[in-house]
Amino acid sequence: MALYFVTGNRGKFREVSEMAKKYGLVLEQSEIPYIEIQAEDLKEVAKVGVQQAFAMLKRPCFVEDSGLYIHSLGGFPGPYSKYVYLTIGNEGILKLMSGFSHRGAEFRCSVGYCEKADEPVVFEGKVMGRISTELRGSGGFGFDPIFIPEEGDGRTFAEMSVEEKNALSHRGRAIEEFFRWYVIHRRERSGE
Ligand code: ITT
Repeated sequence: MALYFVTGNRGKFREVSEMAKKYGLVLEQSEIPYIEIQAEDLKEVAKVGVQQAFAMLKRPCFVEDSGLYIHSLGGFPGPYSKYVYLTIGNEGILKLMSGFSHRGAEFRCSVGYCEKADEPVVFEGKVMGRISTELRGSGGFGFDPIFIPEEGDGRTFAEMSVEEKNALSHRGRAIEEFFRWYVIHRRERSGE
């Protein structure tokens, strides 16, 4: 049975589909318009979101919520990442950061999975890094051209292949945990 990833973001779907191959999972994208709550805690956003998505789709599904947290800006834009990306964008972030010598930042991600109306299961991932001083690269999406992961080689996420980004990213980490759990869970559920 297909597993549904409910997201309107093609970039996310591309990255997660690449990881699904390794686990022999077939993913379907659903763009069912569930309402994302505005909350400080990404875990809560994913949990409430997937419950709503499941109520509409009535199939096992997961959602994923991410945010960029810039340390010298007190964690901004965090839960407001989408709004900030759509309004001031990467150029705006670079302007906000001019004059800051400390450019540390992190991406956080929460994945919520639901297959019954009870409590969803949530997985989390994060990656530490810094904000670049200029836009670099044409891959990825969103804030990728301005985010340099700490464990990388100095390239931004937008300068990496999907596989390279997945190996280091917040989403890659949360999804890896989710898929590992899901494969075992599915086997137990079907009594294999
Ligand atoms: P959904 O339909 O899955 O909710 P979305 O685009 O609304 O997709 P989020 O709210 O989770 O995604 O993401 C908040 C913002 O952070 C959004 O503008 C994304 O472009 C950006 N973002 C999320 N993950 C990212 C990543 O891996 N690299 C760069 N930017 C990212």
